[in-house]
Amino acid sequence: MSETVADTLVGALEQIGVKQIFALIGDSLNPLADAVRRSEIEWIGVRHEEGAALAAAGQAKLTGRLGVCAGTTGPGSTHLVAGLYEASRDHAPVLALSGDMPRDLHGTDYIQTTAPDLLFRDVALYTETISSAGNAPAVIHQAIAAAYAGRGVAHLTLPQDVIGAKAQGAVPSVATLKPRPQILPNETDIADLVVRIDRAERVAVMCGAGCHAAADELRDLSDRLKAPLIHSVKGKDIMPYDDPRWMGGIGMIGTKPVYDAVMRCDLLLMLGTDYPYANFLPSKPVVVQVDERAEVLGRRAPTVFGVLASVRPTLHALLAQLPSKRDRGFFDDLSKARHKWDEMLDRQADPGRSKDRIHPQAVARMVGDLAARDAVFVFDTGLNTLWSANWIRQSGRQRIIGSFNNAAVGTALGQANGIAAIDRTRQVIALCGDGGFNMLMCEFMTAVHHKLPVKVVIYNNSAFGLIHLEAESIGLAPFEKGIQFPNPDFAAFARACGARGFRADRPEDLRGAIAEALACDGPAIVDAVVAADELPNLPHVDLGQIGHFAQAKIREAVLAVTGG
Ligand SMILES: Cc1ncc(C[n+]2csc(CCOP(=O)(O)OP(=O)(O)O)c2C)c(N)n1
Repeated sequence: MSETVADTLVGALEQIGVKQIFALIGDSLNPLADAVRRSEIEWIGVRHEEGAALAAAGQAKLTGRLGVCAGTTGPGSTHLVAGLYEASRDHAPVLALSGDMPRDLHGTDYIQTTAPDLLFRDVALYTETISSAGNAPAVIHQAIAAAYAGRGVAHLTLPQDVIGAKAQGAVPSVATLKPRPQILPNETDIADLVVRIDRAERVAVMCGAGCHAAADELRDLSDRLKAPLIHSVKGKDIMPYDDPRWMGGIGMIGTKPVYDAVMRCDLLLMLGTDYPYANFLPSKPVVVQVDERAEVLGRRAPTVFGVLASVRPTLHALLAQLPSKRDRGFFDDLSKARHKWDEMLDRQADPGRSKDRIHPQAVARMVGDLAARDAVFVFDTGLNTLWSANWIRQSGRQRIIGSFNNAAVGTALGQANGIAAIDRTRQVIALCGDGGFNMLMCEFMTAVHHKLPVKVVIYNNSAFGLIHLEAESIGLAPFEKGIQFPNPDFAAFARACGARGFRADRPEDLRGAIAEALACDGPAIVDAVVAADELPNLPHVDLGQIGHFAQAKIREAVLAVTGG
């Protein structure tokens, strides 16, 4: 059989090191699937196309390398779109392939018609139809180049007749298709930075995702300046929880002592972070920012100086020149306050805190402490994000992935599947709310089918917990129909899928359920039934909201008494 355009595409993906394609097969994707079948690439058939996009995004977020997903004509493509926002919002390179009907049916309102280039326009940096065998090599090259260059989604539409047609040449210049290199700082910027830092008395260093692989330099910087290191949630995994310099997060995923320190410092060095919540950042002009993305410099807080460069080479250059500071007062104050905060977190996470109820903090703490030291945690969105992110004590080698920019519910399991496929021997744990798990629970079957040993921990509160809290904070009466829901028995569901399932209803069940799930081979679910009325710590609470919250609590009590 002669080579098809699909072979051209698959050949290029093989050459750049793509190991899997996550997809749901169908009509126009058949030639693609056939080419994959004959290649070294693994076809991972999902149960819902959103799961394919999430898996590709999870891989790309963890590795910075191209993730690939595919959905077929019309509805197969529309399902793909939602999951692709994970890659676009978190700046991860993904190639999305969507099938399309043969070209001679275009414009005839044929079954499953969509306008794919319009459909993917918002989520993709580049979207194009492979319109002929002749233009395929150049367009495939351009798409992959765009995904790497812009660190986002590139999309190709594959009309059925074109993708199955005889190939006309291979993709050119494959050697150029690779992740962006680091950007070096220029000398004048470093000199300026050195002066500013030297002049400041209380320096705090805020670390975001751009600080990955710079842990050693951050330690040196902190020691040299006696400066506390704080982090956004995307930077949490960079250093071990118990490193004395790693003081904690900011905002709702963070601590009051860190918030206070940020407000007290006279220089906040923001490194590789585009932390969006301006109300947790200083309003006085004390920010100096380093980032390799020009567009993020200065956009969240009053910034007096910006350096367009990657964090690691900037720290190297800085450390070659930066004088030491002697005064440890600022660091020590925060350190003391941090220990007190930690004691509070420990008390809240104590599984023996209540006899008959499991507190969600205990679930997060237990999972974090029992996980493999190099595990990957994938957080879902909701109250559960706060439990996972505030109570897991990361090892420094563990990684944390989430939907931190897209903030989408139902995204953890799909991303976990993609990450597990990279290395089936590495422990991958998806931590989900019950609402989030319900959304895409079919993807658990993808894990079983493709032997992806993902462990799912469900904080089961029979509610969209965060929405309940949101409604209360604006003074709304509880809307049970909208917020609460019944759940299936998730442990029984796991077993029905051919996997292991564990349920913890009572505090004494928790440790065993989590330990057994983590130790078993293959995918597993822990259904942890947690207290639904647990409140997160609010490091920086708006007093007005406390008022609303109190009103809502009173209204709830009245309704309970009157049976309303
Ligand atoms: C796809 C999507 N739909 C809706 C929302 C709005 N939303 C934010 S948090 C949340 C509740 C999530 O509930 P659950 O998964 O049970 O987690 P919990 O808050 O109870 O921990 C919802 C519906 C969203 N962010 N994403």
